[in-house]
Amino acid sequence: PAPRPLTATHPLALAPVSSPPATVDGFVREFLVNLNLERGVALSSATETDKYLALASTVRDYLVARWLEDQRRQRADQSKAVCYLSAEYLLGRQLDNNLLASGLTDIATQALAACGIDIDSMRAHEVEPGLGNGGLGRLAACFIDSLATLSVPSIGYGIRYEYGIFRQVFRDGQQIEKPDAWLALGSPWEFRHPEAAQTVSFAGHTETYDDDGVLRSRWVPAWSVRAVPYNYMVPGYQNGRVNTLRLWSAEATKAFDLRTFNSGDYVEAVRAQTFAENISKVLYPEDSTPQGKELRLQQQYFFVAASIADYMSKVLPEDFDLTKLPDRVIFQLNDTHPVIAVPEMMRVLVDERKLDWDAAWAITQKCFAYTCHTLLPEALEVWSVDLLGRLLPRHLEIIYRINDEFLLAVRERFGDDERRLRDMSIISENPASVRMAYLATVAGAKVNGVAELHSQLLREKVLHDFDEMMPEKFTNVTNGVTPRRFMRLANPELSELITAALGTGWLTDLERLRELESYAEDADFRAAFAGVKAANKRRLNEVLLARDGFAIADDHLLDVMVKRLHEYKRQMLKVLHIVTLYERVVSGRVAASDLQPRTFIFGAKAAPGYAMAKRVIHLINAVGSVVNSDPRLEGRLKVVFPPNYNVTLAERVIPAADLSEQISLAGKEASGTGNMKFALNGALTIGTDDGANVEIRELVGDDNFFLFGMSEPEVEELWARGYRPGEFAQADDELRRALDLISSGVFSGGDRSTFEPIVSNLLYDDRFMVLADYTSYIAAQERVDAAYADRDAWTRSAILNVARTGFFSSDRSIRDYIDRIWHAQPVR
Ligand code: GPV
Repeated sequence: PAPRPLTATHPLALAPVSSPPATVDGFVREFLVNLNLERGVALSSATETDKYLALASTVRDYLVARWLEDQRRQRADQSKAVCYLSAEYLLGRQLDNNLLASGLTDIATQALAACGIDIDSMRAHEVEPGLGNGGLGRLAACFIDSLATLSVPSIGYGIRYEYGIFRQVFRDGQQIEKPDAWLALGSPWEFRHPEAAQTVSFAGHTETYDDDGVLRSRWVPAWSVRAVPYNYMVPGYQNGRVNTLRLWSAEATKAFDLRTFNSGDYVEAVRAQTFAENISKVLYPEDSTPQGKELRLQQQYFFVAASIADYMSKVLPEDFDLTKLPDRVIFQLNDTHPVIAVPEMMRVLVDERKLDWDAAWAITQKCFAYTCHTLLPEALEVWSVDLLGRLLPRHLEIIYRINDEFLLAVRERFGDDERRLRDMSIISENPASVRMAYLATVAGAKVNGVAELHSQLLREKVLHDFDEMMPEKFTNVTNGVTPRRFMRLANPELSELITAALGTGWLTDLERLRELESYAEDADFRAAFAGVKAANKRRLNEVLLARDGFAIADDHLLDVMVKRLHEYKRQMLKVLHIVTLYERVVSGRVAASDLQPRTFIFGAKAAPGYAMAKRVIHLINAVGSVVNSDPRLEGRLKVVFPPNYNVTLAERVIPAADLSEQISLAGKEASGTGNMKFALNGALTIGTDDGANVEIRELVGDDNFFLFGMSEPEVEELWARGYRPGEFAQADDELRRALDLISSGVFSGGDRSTFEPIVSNLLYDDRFMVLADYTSYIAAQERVDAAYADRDAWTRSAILNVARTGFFSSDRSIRDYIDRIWHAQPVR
């Protein structure tokens, strides 16, 4: 008899999988099946890579059933979903997180041991997907974790870059960028879905046509590419929920191929394919300073158009009444990178779905919300009208119409106030360009900043006119970080100590850390806490020794500054501190034996085209090699700069830190999220009143935070008075000595020209007022040394930092987004 066809009503099609048994034996069996059937190898001959890939597949197998069920429900349910649109997701390694979320860590550990495999070697084998630059991309990764943990129906949409953030190596102390071939091992966490591909078009022209008596516009594009989705599972923390992260990869369209092949131009066809694939080839490595490059605009439109098409055709039910769209979905715009989604939605609604303009605009305005992550003018994206019109002619027309109607409303409200009209226009002149932040503000239902101070300054400065016109749009959601990755996984010993004190439950209810306050008064608890810190320093040394061949001394205060290299973040202030300590000793003014032993750790990548940032990296390495080898310091100061700071390294460095450096010029760091990770892991902060530092200090208290520097109003006042950095150098003898020492060439083998541009920039320009805050910074560092001398009191402060910063869980951020912006509800 002929075999029965597997139809949609077949029992297996209805209930496609069940999870393997959650037992050690069940895990072993599944692992071996994957090793044998997927990798085609026997355990005895399997390589590390084979074992890692089979292990990843095994963990995946346990999550798939829940995932399929959640996808089915998302289509069937009426509940509102969140589509998070982000050009970056800085995910970090997946294995450990997925084991933790699925509750399989112990079972997997034992199962692998039974196969003769140390699971730590599997953890170490994974290459992290670095599909982001820094804070913004890591925030997106924390948010999708919290969305899943809170059971919010949501999809993360982004780009599957073939090359993520570059791998940094140092040659002679200078940064060299190497390609990040993160896919080389294979990519066991993703599912490619060619059948769900979308076509994304570019360029060409627009035309109007008569559609049964209605005059309509349409876009006649010149070329298109295929957007192929790769789905990743995003498991909630031990709650059975599995959300989706859908990353798009660009491929050549079939039609394009065929046409060119038929014309006989084989070489041209292959070239066209490469051209298409270029779109998702590489992540732009600029953090907070976008370059207006055509490929970048292509990337942005590529992923946004694919995501909207995917949502409208695959996630929404057929025949959905589009006027109800705002009840079903909110698209959250992670900075301006995805803002081209606004005219794209209008194009889909007006040109394709044939809604009239006003109806479409009413829908669009309720379906988008915009998060701004900066105040720096150079970080606000603008696209030249010329480029945008060439690449997306229909979108430019739509933007013009949005702007025309918006300016009419401004005129209606404020009269012929030309200043206001010029300053609020989405299109700016000379050169004609589109201000994406303004477009997002006009279109979005809500606009949020990422910390209290930032949101306030956004309203007062960058978007002041908009705030006057529509104050109800503006709100704040202070950033947060996921405690699963940055406490439970990164700091297992602290997590155990907390669980021993508080019981379980705090990982998903981080305010419960408050209960640790009373333990800060308990000497045994303090000793245990200090023991955890010491153990974390040893854990850090394991990786430093393995990857870089050096280790840190365990009696040193560990002083850490890890973040992108940017002038506004002021790594130079930290360098001046180190040089000052060094100069005090070599000039004989301070005995080495009087120094508090300290190790300074830096981690920072510079954008490849950012010359000043790269020079600072060179200087840090140069200062390090002199300081580290000068016997006059008696080993009391060490500067270490492990290359290629990434999420994986952050997970080791942060739990080991004693002191967290958050020293940006007040008013420049929108929030910071590293600052939260350090506090939650029991480091004390030395910081300015900037970004979320303000909220950290309010929560932990002045006694447990080293504040220094000008406040934001003081910065403004100094600018207005006229800032002359040279005067600050004149006024502080030690500052002058430190600058002179750098100029003298002692850190550059006698060559005075190497670091001269840094020193003259500080003396004659100093946009970020390093010299103005130097004296206050050095004084604060002296308070740090004094405080660290009483180690037990320090530990008490560290415990209070942990106890009082539960607010910074990204679960709380997501709840704020739900309450203030999305009005979506967790399901179940
Ligand atoms: I705009 N941020 C970033 O990482 N990249 C960017 O291009 C821009 C902002 C950062 C901010 O600098 C941080 O202060 C903030 O904590 C982070 O975004 C997340 O909001």
